[in-house]
Amino acid sequence: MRVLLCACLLLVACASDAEVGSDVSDASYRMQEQIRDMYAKVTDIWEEMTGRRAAGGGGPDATLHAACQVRPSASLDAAQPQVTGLVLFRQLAPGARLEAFFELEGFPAEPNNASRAIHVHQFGDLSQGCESTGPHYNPLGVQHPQHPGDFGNFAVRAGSLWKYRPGLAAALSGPHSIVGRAVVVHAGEDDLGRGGNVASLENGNAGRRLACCVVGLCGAEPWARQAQEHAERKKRRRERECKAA
Ligand SMILES: [Cu+2]
Ligand SMILES: [Zn+2]
Repeated sequence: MRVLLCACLLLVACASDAEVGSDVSDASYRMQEQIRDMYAKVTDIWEEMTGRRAAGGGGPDATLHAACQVRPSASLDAAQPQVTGLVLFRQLAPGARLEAFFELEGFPAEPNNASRAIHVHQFGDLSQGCESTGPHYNPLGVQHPQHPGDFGNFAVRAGSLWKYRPGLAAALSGPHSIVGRAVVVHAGEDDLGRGGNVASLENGNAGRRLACCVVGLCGAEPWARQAQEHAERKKRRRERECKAA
């Protein structure tokens, strides 16, 4: 594109030089008109390209954040665990892998370390509780657990779950963005497609939908707060381990 722009500028300059000291014929006048038109078109394209890049194509301001406030499914009866919490997402640039913080509580405090599945489901529709969020978000028509929002299993300790996960395949922008779709927390473990039945390749047989939320874009502050808390918790854990050793 730069080469084309330079070539046009050169042509305009040559045409202007040729004009000096001679009569301008109709033919050369038309040619100059065409060159001016071409120059204007190339400039428009160039400005559109550079403008689009400056508006969000990978610069330092391209980072996207999203938040999802998890609430118990409205279709659950009161006897079921009431899971609440927050899921935060960060994507440093379009096309980059997603990072997420998961902080949830309200699971039954089982003595053994249970695992719970978390996925992105197709619709951000909570009108019938988490049941109206549809199947797993599957823009490429592939099998579970290859869906972009198949976040896998999360260990629950003393009824709560707290985890940072990098390298996730989902996106906050582009044609396969998860913004406006739902994060669903399940009552069971994801069999990761190894269950040997049809449901396993659709949803991992992860069981009942306990809680869910709709992903929405947000500012950088919630992520910064969570990252700081994460660092402090890790430090406290290290100190506890050192004392115990
Ligand atoms: Cu699910
Ligand atoms: Zn899936």
